[in-house]
Amino acid sequence: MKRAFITGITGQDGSYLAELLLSKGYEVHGLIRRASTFNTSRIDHLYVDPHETQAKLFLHYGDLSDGARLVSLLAAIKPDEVYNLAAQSHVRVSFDEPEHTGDTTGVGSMRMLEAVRMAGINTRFYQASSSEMFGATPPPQDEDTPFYPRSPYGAAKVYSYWVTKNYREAYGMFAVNGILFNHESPRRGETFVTRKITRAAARIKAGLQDDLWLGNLDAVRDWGYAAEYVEGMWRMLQVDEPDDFVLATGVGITVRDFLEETFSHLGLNWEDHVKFDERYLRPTEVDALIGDASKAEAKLGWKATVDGRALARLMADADVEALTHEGSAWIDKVSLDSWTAK
Ligand code: NDP
Ligand code: GDR
Repeated sequence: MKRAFITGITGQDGSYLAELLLSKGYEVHGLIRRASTFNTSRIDHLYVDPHETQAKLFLHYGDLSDGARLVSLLAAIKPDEVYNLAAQSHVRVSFDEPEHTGDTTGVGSMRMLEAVRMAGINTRFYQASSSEMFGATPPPQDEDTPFYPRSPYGAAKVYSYWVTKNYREAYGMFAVNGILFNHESPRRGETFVTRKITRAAARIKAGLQDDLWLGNLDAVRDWGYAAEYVEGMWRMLQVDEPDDFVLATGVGITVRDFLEETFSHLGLNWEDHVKFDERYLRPTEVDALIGDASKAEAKLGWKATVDGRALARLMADADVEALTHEGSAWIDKVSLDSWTAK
């Protein structure tokens, strides 16, 4: 049985990747941060009490800022594959918290690589690199496109990209960069623009809110479906030689297009509800990202099938559906503590 270690397992991608690897028969270990509230809602459905013999998912407290903990965890778990997905992943927030973003999204990756090296384990390493590294370089972008990051987040990811490549060259480590363009899903964090839009549209349709405050509607993004992208991550670690790959749909649409598709799908007119708030602008914006994933198609046999407009409809439907379950989700959450005899 293969063993994988995932940082960022509580995030959107981590949850889909854990699901995929469990379905392939892996034993999956995930790094989670201690929080004062539960932060495992995306993976709760995968969790089995570790005392049960069928348990294949194990969670460990830790943080990318704590290098010693990463070394001891990796030395104990000895995974065959490591997926480094943890990061402060919000571009706008990286302007508010540049130092923290540099420490986790940038230096955190180096701590992971160094932990693999110090633990002396033979493992394959995946680094979650990003199309944000291309920043101001115009589309289409592929593996040979020069980087020009436009945020502390983008700059931190460029550092992580190069340090991953360096550990590959310096120590012969099987370390790869997956340069992923935006990918979304019903599990997308609520402050990223796609989910913000689909969640608000569902609530507007249900009469729960009237307005949606947004920033720049002109940005072009190549939005794909996260559930498909984690398959690409896994494939990158199954090839004979370590290499870097772009994953993208090749189709770019604007934020305005995504809005239009979502609202019209739910029988609404976005112009009746959307308002502008300059707080959502970035000091420097990335105007257009459209990826060319032909290398992944040729060498990994990977191709996206869901583009931005299809995604808007899929996510809008999921958010409409989620509203009908809010009550039971709440009950599930409180049941553990409230209804256990003390
Ligand atoms: P999310 O923001 O949904 O998840 C981020 C994860 O990182 C969460 O599990 C979070 O934990 C964890 N995390 C954050 N800081 C730390 C830390 N200091 N130590 C340990 N864990 C930490 O991101 P996505 O799932 O969308 O993205 C996964 C990765 O891929 C990220 O690195 C992101 O930058 C990158 N990426 C994402 C793209 C996308 O479109 N989704 C595109 C390209 C790259 P917690 O739940 O406790 O907050
Ligand atoms: P991005 O995603 O910055 O591309 O990073 P986000 O959804 O935050 O923004 C996309 C575009 O929408 C514009 N926008 C808004 N964005 C947000 N979040 N909120 C708003 O109200 C709003 N209004 C307009 C933004 O200006 C931007 O142009 C994502 C993250 O997942 C990164 O971790 C990942 O590396 C990249 O995708 C690829």
